[in-house]
Amino acid sequence: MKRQILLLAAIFFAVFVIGSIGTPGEANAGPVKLSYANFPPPVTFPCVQMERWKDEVEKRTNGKVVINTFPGSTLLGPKDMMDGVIAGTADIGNLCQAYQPGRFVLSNATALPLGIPNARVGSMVLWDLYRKYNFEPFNKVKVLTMFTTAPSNIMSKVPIRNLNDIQGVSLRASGGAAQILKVWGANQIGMPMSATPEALQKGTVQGLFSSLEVMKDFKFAELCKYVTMTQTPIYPFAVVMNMDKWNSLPKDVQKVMEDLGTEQAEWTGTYMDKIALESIAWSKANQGVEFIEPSDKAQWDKKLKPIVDAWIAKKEKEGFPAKEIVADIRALIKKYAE
Ligand code: 3IO
Repeated sequence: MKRQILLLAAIFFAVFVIGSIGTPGEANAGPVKLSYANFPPPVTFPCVQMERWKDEVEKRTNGKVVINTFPGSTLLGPKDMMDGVIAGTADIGNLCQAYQPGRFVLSNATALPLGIPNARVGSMVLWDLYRKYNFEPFNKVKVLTMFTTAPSNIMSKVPIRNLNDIQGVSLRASGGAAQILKVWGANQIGMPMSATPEALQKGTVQGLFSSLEVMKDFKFAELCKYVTMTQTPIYPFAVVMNMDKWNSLPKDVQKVMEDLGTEQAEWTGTYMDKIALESIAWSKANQGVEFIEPSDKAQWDKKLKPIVDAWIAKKEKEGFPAKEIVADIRALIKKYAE
């Protein structure tokens, strides 16, 4: 028995250790190594989808590719993800497009209050839209996939039961969600999700406006005992790769990644919808969180009405095909919501 174990150990040593040293000067020795940067902590959905993508790529390329993941802004932070990938600081990066709405103008149209019902539909809509338009801000990178969060709701330390209650309350949001908070009368404060735990702890903000899985994943339910249900808008994300690195990959590896694009968008949307529901149940049962339907819902909706048309008018004036994009988003929502 002991001898068999020693023999096995010797074989493993020969195969993995000696095999990985390789011959000096030999080309193509060992797998292609890729770094993948992400900004929030490992338990959150952007990192869960990152690990899923890593596992699938490693499996489908039969060990030809090894991906090292860097969650929690250990390699690149939320706002330098795009430029860091372009510069090659990381080979791959996951970014929230809502953190730079002036940069990713047209893809952020998905964060208008257009009634995207869930993250699966949102993700398919955003990914289709990207493949149709190949938005210019992504021209310097290879886009691997895109997806969205579930629709946003207000999580707060104080109860917000009507429009009166939200006036002047400091709430954190970014991009399209930030614009919505403003028209409802909140004191909107912009910062990435990864900065929000500290802001809530310190009392810089009284709550946030985002998808509800964060109540559980960031333990926000321990501080925010109230959720006001608004069910709009989503936050759009993108996963991008350094273009030179992409071009250096073997064709069969590129194909594996190309084939994963749509699947990853749908997987992430479906996963997000599931954990958002789980988080609601957990917040109610374990944290005593109260879920509120605004008593004056029609008034909230009325305030949203001008946002889309105002955005179209402003962006058309700046030379963007904003009207066409919004029409496409509406049609794609219809297509995928069925
Ligand atoms: C988000 C970002 C990082 C980790 C979990 C998250 N859930 C929802 C978001 C959306 C977002 O980027 C934000 O800032 O609300």
